[in-house]
Amino acid sequence: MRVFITGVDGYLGWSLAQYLTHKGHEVAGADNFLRRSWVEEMGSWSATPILPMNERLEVFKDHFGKDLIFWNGDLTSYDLIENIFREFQPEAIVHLGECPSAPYSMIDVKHATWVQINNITSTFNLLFAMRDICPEAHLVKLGTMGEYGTPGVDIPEGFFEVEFRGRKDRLPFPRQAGSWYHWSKVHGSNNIMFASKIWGIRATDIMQGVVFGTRHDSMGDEEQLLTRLDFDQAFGTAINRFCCQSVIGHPLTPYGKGHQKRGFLPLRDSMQCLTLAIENPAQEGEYRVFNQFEEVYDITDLALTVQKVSGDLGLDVEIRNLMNPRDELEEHYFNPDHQHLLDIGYQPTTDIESEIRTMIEDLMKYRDRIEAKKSALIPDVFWDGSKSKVRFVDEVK
Ligand code: USQ
Repeated sequence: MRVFITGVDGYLGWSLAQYLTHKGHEVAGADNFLRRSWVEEMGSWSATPILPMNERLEVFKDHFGKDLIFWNGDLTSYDLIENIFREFQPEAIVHLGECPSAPYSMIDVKHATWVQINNITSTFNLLFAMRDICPEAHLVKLGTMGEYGTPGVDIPEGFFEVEFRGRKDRLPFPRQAGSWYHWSKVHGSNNIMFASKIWGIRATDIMQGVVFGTRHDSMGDEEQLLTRLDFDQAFGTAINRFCCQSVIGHPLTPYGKGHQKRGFLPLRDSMQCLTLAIENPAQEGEYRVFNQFEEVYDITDLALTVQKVSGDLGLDVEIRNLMNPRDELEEHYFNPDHQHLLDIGYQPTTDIESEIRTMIEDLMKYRDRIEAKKSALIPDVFWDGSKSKVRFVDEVK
């Protein structure tokens, strides 16, 4: 299948290009390297070393024996997408090319506005170009479990049956996102749902949980094929940050009470699930929603798991809660469904201890890179707009 990936230089995009090529698909991608600049703006860099794109493409070709067709450009330019679609005629479009960070979107009005305009515009451009150039193609859009927020009831996959004043309907489950970034994803989802309805677009909206890990199943041991791995406050996600903290002996940092619950999944599972969605496309006019995660975990339980695995590897690390810079529930109910991907063949990686061990072993080679940017580990972006370094809970008492 001809698959076009937006954000192909990113954490998921670079991995997915390899995974799909290895499976025999013809892959093209676009990127304008914003992720590299955002992380630099946060005073950090990828823990794993990342080559410039021209060199990445050469290593890719040497390893897989196939080109990754690449466009350097901005997805908010409709002309770019129109040209790519006319030339490549994609059968599937995987949209990973958005700003993925809640904290980044909460910095100030400039960042909030930029994240929303960027994310909503790129999706719009893809939808209009699909309508006009490749209406049979299937859009696989990366949404987020964070669109639902943390309601006190079970969360279905996108839609639920409602009975109200004696009448019944199947309606979208209410969204209660927790950051301007997460709201940008909600707005994108609404726009896709409407485009499917009026233009017959085939779409799968992936409500993905928090991804972690350095490995997927098609990269072998080629260091230069490693994907990026961020650990700063904005682009580093919880388990990835904990593992980076562990390898330099920095305390692991659950925020606040530390009992936030989220759906998590290893990078290799994210690749498996995205591929299943691509290879089992939605029907014409169908807008379907997949909740994509392996299991729900409590942040403190994850920190304890990272601490245990670190201990097994000879790394002695403490857990020290930070004051929570976010406005979020720190102890709550969270019970989302996740059946649709299992129904089409998802085989979850359930041994997360082993996944974390592999990640820590990989990251130990890059201890100096993490150490060099360790000040990026402590957040200073608060949801109320204030800006100062967050303190440890035990310093405040
Ligand atoms: N957290 C800590 N300590 C840390 C880092 C995070 O306690 O050092 C907590 C956060 O407060 C939050 C939870 O861990 O409660 C998850 O935070 P995160 O930074 O790992 O993930 P999040 O901001 O939710 O965003 C990430 C990705 C985003 C994706 C989302 C899926 O950056 O692109 O949409 O995960 S989900 O969380 O399911 O919405």
